[in-house]
Amino acid sequence: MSGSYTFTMIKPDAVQAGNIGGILNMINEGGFRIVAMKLTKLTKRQAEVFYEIHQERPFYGELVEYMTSGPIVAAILEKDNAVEAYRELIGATDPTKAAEGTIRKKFATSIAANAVHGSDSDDNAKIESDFFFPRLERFTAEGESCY
Ligand code: IDP
Ligand code: MG
Repeated sequence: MSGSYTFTMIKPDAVQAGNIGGILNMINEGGFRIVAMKLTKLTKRQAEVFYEIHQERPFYGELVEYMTSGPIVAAILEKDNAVEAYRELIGATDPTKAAEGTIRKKFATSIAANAVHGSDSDDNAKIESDFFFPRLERFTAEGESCY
């Protein structure tokens, strides 16, 4: 059965362009609940570890440089079948291939600067959420911490 959580980042290009509000609005309209959220900036080491899975890809260096170029918003989102539902909401990696009505279609400027991250599996959603948020920074629907 698919899980209820996914992890997202609003990437430096989208934060810089003033699109935090527009993207969060699409997340809310998409029926996702925000479990945890913060504005932060990745160090080189943190970005390298987060994207370790891509270290053999030709764009790894560029990706790490881009992801450390400014602040990002990190968040854990809750919805039934969250990983798949959120991948659908964000659209294809390459914004020229992203469907109408998706976050990347609206806000991404290139395949690298593509506005948002979304986990690609339940396992990675857990790994990525744990990378950014301790339990005490996660909240239930009733507003209790330590989710
Ligand atoms: P995803 O974000 O849609 O899951 P991945 O293949 O996991 O896409 O790639 C991670 C991130 O690496 C992308 O979101 C994008 O920022 C960057 N990226 C992917 N492919 C390229 C590329 O061909 N050139 C430059 N950057 C890329
Ligand atoms: Mg990915």
